[in-house]
Amino acid sequence: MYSTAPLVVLGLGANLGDPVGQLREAVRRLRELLRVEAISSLYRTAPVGYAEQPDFYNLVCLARSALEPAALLAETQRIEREMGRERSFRNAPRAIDLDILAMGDMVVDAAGLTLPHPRLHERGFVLVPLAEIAPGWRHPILRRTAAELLADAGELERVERIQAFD
Ligand code: A4P
Ligand code: MG
Repeated sequence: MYSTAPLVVLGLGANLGDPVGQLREAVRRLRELLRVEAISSLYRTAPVGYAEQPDFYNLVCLARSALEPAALLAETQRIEREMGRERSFRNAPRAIDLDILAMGDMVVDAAGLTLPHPRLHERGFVLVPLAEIAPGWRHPILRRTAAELLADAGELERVERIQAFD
């Protein structure tokens, strides 16, 4: 049943072009695909992994979907493609990045899809918005809540709340 579909946690990021406009467009497209239940504030964040690029704008979104993980990934990648994302190198600047951070308690380790996202617990641009809207969300492997992961994470990159998203 739709109402018992697993909780999907999505991380959105952009740092090229009109990042906030692209996040809005991506959320609009996600609403056509799944039932969005909560959206974090908008955050401006220092780039992680490859420093010589503009700040990112990030947010986290909670949704329900009955899609299988591989089908959801195909849809989020279609949105990235349609929105003009060009793949260059890992951690490169991008018009839009849609990461599936988790789907319910599923643990997936396939070639093109790892759930939960293997780096989510190390990243301020994920943990701060996630702890804002779902502090009690529990990591399926680490068994720690978002609030606990954030408290335990130590020093993180700069994460600055800009405004409510809607
Ligand atoms: N993939 C595997 N698991 C997943 C998943 N759970 N969700 C595969 C989405 N994709 C998943 O991703 C590479 C491949 O990961 C995909 O083909 C998919 O099959 P990508 O989006 O093409 O490349 P990427 O995003 O550059 O690499 P990666 O390893 O996903 O990096 P991350 O972890 O997404 O980090 N700094 C700030 N401040 N804010 C950011 O948003 N983002 C990144 C990218 C780096 N630094 C950042 C930010
Ligand atoms: Mg990605």
